[in-house]
Amino acid sequence: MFAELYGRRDGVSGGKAGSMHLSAPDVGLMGSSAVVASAIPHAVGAAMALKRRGGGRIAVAVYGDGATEEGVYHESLNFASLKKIPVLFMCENNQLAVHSHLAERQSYHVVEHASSFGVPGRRIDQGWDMIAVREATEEAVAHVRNGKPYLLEIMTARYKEHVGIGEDFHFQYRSRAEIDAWKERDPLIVDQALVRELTAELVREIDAAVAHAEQSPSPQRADLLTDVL
Ligand SMILES: Cc1ncc(C[n+]2csc(CCOP(=O)(O)OP(=O)(O)O)c2C)c(N)n1
Ligand SMILES: [Mg+2]
Repeated sequence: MFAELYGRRDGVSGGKAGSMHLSAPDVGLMGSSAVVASAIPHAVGAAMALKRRGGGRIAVAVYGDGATEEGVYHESLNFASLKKIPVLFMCENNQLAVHSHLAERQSYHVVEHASSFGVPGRRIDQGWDMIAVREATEEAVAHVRNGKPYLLEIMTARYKEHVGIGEDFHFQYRSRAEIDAWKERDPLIVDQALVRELTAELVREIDAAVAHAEQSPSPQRADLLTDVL
């Protein structure tokens, strides 16, 4: 993945897809896209293929609250429900789409809306609680393995600006207080002992990935048309 971020030949897409279009089918990542909501029907299609092949595998569509406003999301819910497709819809709801707060954008509730298509679901308010998210996900996966779609809405928060490492509270589309309330419960901030325990190993892993990326060659002119249909 790091080599892909660097645009190098050892990247998962040979350095030609970049950060916005990561994919690694060999480890189950079918694809990601900068076009909001566009990977949702892809997940439904992948799940349909998995169902036809048999073997009990499922697909997971991961998207934001903003993606639920795209028409293709509604089509995906309907089709998955109608055809009993083993797909888990997983909405990470940070209540933001760039600079627009949820209250300015949506007249529906995600779980309630999905249920009108016959897709059952559950909202996890404690998105900061990784154990709660894991348990809910295991239950959801078990439901999907039984042959029907399911939806998990996981409440979460974005600390920084939409793109970049800075903060943008001066735009006033959200308050610092609501973000501080999340930080007070964030295990990566609160559980410093755990963070200390994990840091050395993670830093080693990331340094190795970055070093691998930096020594990887750039794609050449001759690579331009490879992997292109
Ligand atoms: C079809 C489309 N419309 C608009 C954009 C511009 N855009 C990029 S991210 C984004 C907001 C997405 O919000 P959400 O789905 O909630 O994801 P989040 O960034 O909050 O995780 C928008 C509108 C886009 N990339 N694709
Ligand atoms: Mg969002």
